[in-house]
Amino acid sequence: MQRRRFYVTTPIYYVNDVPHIGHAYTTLAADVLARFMRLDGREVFFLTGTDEHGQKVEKAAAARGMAPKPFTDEVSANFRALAAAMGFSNDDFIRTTEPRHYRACEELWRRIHAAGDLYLGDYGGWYAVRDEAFYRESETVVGEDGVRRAPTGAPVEWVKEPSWFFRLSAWQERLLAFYDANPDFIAPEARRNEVVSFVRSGLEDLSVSRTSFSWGVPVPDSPGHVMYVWLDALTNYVTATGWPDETSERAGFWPADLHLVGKDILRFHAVYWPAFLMSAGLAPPRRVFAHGWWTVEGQKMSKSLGNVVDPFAEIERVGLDPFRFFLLREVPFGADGDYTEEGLRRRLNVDLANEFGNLAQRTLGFIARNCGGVLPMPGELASADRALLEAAASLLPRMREEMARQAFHAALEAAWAVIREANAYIDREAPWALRRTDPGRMGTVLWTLAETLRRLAILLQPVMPGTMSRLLDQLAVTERGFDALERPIAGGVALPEPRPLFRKLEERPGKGG
Ligand code: ME8
Repeated sequence: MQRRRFYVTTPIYYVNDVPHIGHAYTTLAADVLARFMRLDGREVFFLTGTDEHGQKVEKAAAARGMAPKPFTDEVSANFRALAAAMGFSNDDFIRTTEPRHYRACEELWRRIHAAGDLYLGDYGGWYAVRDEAFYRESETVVGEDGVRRAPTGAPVEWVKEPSWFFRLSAWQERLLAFYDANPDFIAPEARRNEVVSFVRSGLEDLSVSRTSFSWGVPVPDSPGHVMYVWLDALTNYVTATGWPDETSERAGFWPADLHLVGKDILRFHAVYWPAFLMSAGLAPPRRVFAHGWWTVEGQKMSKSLGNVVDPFAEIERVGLDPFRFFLLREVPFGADGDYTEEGLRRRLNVDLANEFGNLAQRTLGFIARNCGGVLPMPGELASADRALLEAAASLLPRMREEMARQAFHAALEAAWAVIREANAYIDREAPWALRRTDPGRMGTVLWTLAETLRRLAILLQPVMPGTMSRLLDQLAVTERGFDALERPIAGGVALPEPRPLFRKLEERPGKGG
């Protein structure tokens, strides 16, 4: 039987920037979903990569005194290095400068052209290189410094050049009908409403080629024109499925199940992209989720403020899995979040060390000290045992639901409710007292705790793969897919020497608080 497929993507990042926590965040969310779906038996394709064309990258290369291609070769590697450091399990890493991508862009262009949605004209208007986006004059504001800016704060410049246009205006009604027929296409809900009202307010045709520079995919049969970088970039999602080769191994992955993006680029994904695809006769993706924005200690992250959080340094400082956990637990996915030292310390020291770490340590340490390191066989289960085991068993369906709506924080909160219940259970059942009064009952309590830990560890692998693998080692559990949840842990098995799972985060030297 064909396993159900799951295709998840991240934005492809501009190579002009060094990777920061914002980039790590989106790809982490995709990684967790990809891992979750694989453990749940799905056939997964998880894609990330780099966006290497356009004026912004061309300028960044020039500023380094380099030609664009060697520049992008060099900086694209930073994003690969981030993926390795973050433990991302992406199945492919696409670069828009690859030949496979040129082929897909050219074919998409030809199909849109054949559909009658392209015409040649002259563009005159405002362009923000930083956003690689066109703005209406009415959207821009001239600041006190005399600089005209887009609503994003990016300076705009006047562009006048021959250009190909995409008949976006003709797609307004079809897009609205599409949103209507697919209520889950854009999430969260508030963002969906914003997109729908933007489209309702009227769409203008979109300039989709540039002639004043050359760092892009050449427009077929139209010398001097390179494709607008967003048309080029969005196409990466179909390129990676092998398109237009219908016989490619990955052809069956289109349409993508989920494009994960930041809220800054939702419009490109939820308006332009489905219009381009439908024009070319391709299915739109199934869903686009726009998450919120990270600030740092209440401030916008910026190079000039010098407060950009370097994920490599954070991994080094707090550990990879705690860092992954923090990013997804701290903020409801979809909302804006603030990266604070206090928040980090609370999540690491309370949620991880005190709650989860202690549960494991109390259980496994007790078995090591009092049971000769052998997990006891359970006796008959009492109702308290069954209640805890049922709470742990209800986690899989619950987490499936939360993952299906990308509510990572809620999936984790559900797991923590079980962790807290298990800590309360151990306090109530007091195995240290049972050791003398009722060793049989003590064994059942310890087995119940070990089985609860096993379930938690299996289910939390997507978020903390390394640490959960160590916990499963300590439980001597080898079967780790979600299908193994059904088969309880074996009693009578020798367990390895337990080791602490998490360490506390000390206060930063020189920082008060
Ligand atoms: O927009 N908080 O690339 P980009 C949360 N190349 N997420 C953040 C963030 C922050 N402070 N800063 C960045 C582009 N991100 C295009 C995409 S896709 C076909 C082309 C994340 O390098 C977030 O996912 O500017 C945002 O959408 C993305 O980085 C923008 O990355």
